[in-house]
Amino acid sequence: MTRILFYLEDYSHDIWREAVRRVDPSVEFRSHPDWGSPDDGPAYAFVWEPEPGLLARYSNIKAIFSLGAGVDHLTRDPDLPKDVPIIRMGDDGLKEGMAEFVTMSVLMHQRGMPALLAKQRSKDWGRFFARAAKDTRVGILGFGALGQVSAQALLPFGYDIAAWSRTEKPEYQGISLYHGADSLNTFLARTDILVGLLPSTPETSGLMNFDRLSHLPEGASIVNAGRGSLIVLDDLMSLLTSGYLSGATLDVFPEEPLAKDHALWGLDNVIITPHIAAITRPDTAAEYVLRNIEKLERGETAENQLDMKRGY
Ligand code: NDP
Ligand code: OXD
Repeated sequence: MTRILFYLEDYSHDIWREAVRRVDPSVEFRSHPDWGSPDDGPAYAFVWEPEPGLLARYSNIKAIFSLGAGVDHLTRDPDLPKDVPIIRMGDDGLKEGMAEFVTMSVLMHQRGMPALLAKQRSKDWGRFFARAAKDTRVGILGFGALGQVSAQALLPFGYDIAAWSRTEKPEYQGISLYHGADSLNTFLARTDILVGLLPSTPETSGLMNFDRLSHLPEGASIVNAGRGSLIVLDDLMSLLTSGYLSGATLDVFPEEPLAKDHALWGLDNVIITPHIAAITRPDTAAEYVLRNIEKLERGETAENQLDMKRGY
């Protein structure tokens, strides 16, 4: 019998238990803190932000499923069980959510929505006209599962899309592809709306600093829905307040929640969302986890298995 040890703070575990049981009623779903004895039989952990050391208490964990696509909430744990596969979320619900968020945000910046909202607050009827989608260059940082579905969602609007990844990619639906650190500045220089969909790794942390951000053309805007560690916030803020960058939509931050006294809250050209770009949905996630448990039980590699060396 499959046993799942589930951990998620502040949300109903019943919804998750029901979703898992709808896919396979025979699953034994144990929800923290009632996981039972660490010496009980083998189990699969399915967790989000477990406190450091928690998973190490269980000697019986066969694999760890992350409730999100990111795994920084797991790898920060110095006592994370070694030699246990870690599987990142990659269900359709997450992809649909991110495609929606990126489309909404890119459209908002292309159409000048931050400036229009500021005008509304000061009852200013002054009109301005946005540049057409076909004349707007979108650049997606990170061309993995979420970068690709976001690009696909944007294509029908006619945007001129480019994407940047670590490794070279084959031709993809007319999108201009860049890879590796050497091509980053060229990619940035052709980007009017930059979309961050990178994982947090030592290579990506602090990558978008003043120098890199300054390679974007004047008037560019930023959407960050990957991880907050990507952007040096003080550098972004000085480029936003000087008017070099026209706006930003930020869903993720180096420290979450963003401190109440943080100056970003007060910037008119910034839209702040509380890390909700793509939320893992119980129905699609339960199907994904159980499908991958079956793969592991057959001795196969799971989808989206974490490569510790790459960090994602
Ligand atoms: P994937 O692993 O599928 O894709 C990651 C992409 O980033 C790949 O294209 C990879 O390159 C690229 N990349 C990684 N490191 C580098 C680097 N050093 N230089 C250049 N490119 C790099 O991940 P997902 O698309 O599934 O998810 C991306 C991130 O989105 C997650 O890690 C998570 O942090 C975040 N996320 C945020 C959510 C939110 O609600 N805000 C929700 C879900 C995810 P290559 O293709 O060459 O390997
Ligand atoms: C994720 C997230 O990693 O929601 O999936 O941030």
